Amino acid sequence: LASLCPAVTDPTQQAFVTSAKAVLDGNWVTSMNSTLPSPNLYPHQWSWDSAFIALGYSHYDTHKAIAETDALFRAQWRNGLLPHIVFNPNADESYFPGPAFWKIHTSPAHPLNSQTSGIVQPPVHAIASLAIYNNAKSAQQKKLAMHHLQSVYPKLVNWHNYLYNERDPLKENLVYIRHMWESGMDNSPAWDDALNAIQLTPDQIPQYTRVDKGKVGSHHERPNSHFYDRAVYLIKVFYDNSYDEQAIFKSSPFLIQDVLFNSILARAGEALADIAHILGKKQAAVHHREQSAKTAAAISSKLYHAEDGFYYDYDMVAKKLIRTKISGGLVALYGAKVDSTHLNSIVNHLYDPAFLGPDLSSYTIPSVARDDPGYTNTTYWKGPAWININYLVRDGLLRNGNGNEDAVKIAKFLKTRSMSMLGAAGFYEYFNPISGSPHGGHQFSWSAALTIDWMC
Ligand code: 2M8
Repeated sequence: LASLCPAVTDPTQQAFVTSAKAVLDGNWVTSMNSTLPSPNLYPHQWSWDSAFIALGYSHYDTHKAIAETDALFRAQWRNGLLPHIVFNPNADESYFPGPAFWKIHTSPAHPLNSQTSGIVQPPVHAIASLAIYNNAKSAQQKKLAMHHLQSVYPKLVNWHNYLYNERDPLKENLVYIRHMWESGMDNSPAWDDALNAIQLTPDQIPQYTRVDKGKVGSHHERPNSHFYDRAVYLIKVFYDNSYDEQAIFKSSPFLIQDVLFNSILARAGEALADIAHILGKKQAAVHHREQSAKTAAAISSKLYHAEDGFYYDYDMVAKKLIRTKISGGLVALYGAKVDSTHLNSIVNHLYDPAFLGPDLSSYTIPSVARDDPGYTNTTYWKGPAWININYLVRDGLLRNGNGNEDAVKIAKFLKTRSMSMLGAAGFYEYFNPISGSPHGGHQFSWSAALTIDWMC
């Protein structure tokens, strides 16, 4: 175990990083070899949470970072699908939808030794595995990390191949999500039209009982039943089609090419290329880099709306861009390498009062523009600020912001503000973007893990 964050010497900052580590320690479940997103709300392993968590561990505990990643990939489906939840067999009843609801045995590709969901989440994993290697300090840690790259590389390739082969039927280099939970931004207003278009009679909705509502400050902070009815209905569409992607593509009423998901995929493709390079697989590295560049280019061509100067999701069922400004659109910068016009338009949006305001006076980035009719201060992905979004947008601004003083200034602001907000409020799940007040689950792992990644 490396000493935690040798670069941080200020005692107050050291205490802050130590408290972030305590959150991860508290959420570690030895029997699963993985970390819960939050002890009160999420009793299983979540896919993109795990990748963010591994980024945090990579700075001081290579072993745990690898264990976390391995636990997730042990549950990978035989067709490459990396499930969004790996269920903890000791916590069956405490989360809905639990393992039985997904009926994953209807798929010939389901994993044999794990209970999982049947959907995915944004593919941050190659980025985390590369960080495990890059952040390993001692010779012994580097050796462990090298073994990790060797063993995880083919699994990462299967994961990305699954996305490109199964989720991009029109060969546009953009993959689709087929459930709101796949976006990671569950009840974003961006899905409202698509969800309202799903007309259901009561007998079409599988019977279900939620268990989340009593676990947060106010149940209004969680998604409503209109959302959950459609969330469970879509799961039925999947198992009724035996999780066959071609059949799902033909019959699913929810198919969306999401900016955040594809942007992370593009960036993860670069990480995969770097991993292949480290492993001496030169040809493969070239292939991964080309694939990543194609996705990045497709984001900028198909998902950018020139008049609005914003990146939007594309609804493949309604066949149109969803012109709702969500913070996921700003994450385009994380994966795509954008030209100065596109960068300036994103910087202008960040300076708009609907996001941060001209003097960066808003507390932090709302998940939905504040002038959107679907915006609220405290309801989950309908307005509140999230640390992972601040993290991804900041990184995207720095990556594209060469020579653009405003981009660098906003990037700096996002880190300072995120750290002061977490310092004042604690490692919560999400925050009121105007006041910084904390909401949702407490001791939230990715808020802690990304703090460690930022500080160390
Ligand atoms: C939230 O999503 C889950 C469903 O996957 C839920 O609402 O029950 C989202 O914030 C998602 O991005 C996150 O991965 C998950 C666990 O933190 O919680």
